[in-house]
Amino acid sequence: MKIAIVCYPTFGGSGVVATELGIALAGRGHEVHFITYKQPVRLELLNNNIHFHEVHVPEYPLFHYQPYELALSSKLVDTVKLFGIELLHVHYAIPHAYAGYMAKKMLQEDGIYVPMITTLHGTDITLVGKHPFYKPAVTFSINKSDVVTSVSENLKQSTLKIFDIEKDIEVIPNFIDTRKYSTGYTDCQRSLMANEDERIVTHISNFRGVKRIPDVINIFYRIQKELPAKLIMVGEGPEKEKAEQLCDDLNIKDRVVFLGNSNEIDRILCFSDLFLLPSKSESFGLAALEAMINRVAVVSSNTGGIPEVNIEGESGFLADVGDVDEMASKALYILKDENILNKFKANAFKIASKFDIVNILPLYEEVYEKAYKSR
Ligand code: GMT
Repeated sequence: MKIAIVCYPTFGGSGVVATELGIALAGRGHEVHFITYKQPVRLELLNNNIHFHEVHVPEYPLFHYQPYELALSSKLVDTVKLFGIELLHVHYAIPHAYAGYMAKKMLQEDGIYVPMITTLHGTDITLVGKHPFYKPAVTFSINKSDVVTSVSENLKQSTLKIFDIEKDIEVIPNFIDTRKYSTGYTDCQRSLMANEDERIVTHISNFRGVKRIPDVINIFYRIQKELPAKLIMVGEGPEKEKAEQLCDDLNIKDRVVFLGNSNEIDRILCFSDLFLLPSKSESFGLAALEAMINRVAVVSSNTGGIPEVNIEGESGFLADVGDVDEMASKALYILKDENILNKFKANAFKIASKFDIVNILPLYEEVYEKAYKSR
């Protein structure tokens, strides 16, 4: 099929899922067109089956807010016409589902019918979308999608609770390409980061309030009091400076490395022992899944869709949001004993393997077919 994928091009959840999905679809022979305001960070190779179309928003001083939705829906209309696109798949409801629906209606005026699949990712529902200022438009665009998918059962239930939804929501979990990891990372340079006797704890996120970055630091603070350890913090975002300050205040600056954004998280995860994800809310926790496939145990909060990914007592442990003592004690249980650690690492890999893209991709292809046939 000829598929247009609309997503955020930035680091982090929904954009990464959309990009990896598009690349995998192209590998299966579909023609994939990414439409967004910048080339997605994980989209390196463009070829016959992978195209990128940039949405430009001309600045005009009259506008306090530049109308991105308008530019996006126009770009969608043009691209559909030019390339004979058969299906729109929009990731993250705001504003993509809204712009997608407008494009669909404009195309109908010319006798072109293109179905739209909307994938809900998390904050588009739980944080941003439910705000009264957005809620009517988000409800409308979800209900007007031809197929709606959500990345976890928990997110589906939250969506049904928060919005007045008339459509079925199909759960298609996020995925990972296990072929990249089946033999482990061959170029893993652990010695660059820590001494032999140190455990390596990692956190990767967009450093927003929802990730509870101070909890990450406070959990690590308790860990390093009991055993030699390093904390690697990967990502950029509004909470980063405060986190650096907190490390200074707690006198652990020399044990914490802030690496900024990285396109090579596997290079970091390959030598990590434990991943911390104490988020306030998390519809899925893709970062935890990426850690697990790299054989990293996970200690997380038990919120949202995380329990569907991090399995209590197997790949790691879960605790109530904010319970840093419990998370630290569970982390120490895993880290203190080499045998226990290795057991959790192996389990993490095994559980993550169930989310292999080979199992998930056909589910998307099925909904595409369903939407296409219902035109
Ligand atoms: O984690 C973020 O804040 C980024 C956000 C996004 O939409 O890009 O991530 C959401 O989507 C990811 C991919 O489906 C999920 O793995 C994350 O759990 C989800 N984030 C939240 O729900 C906070």
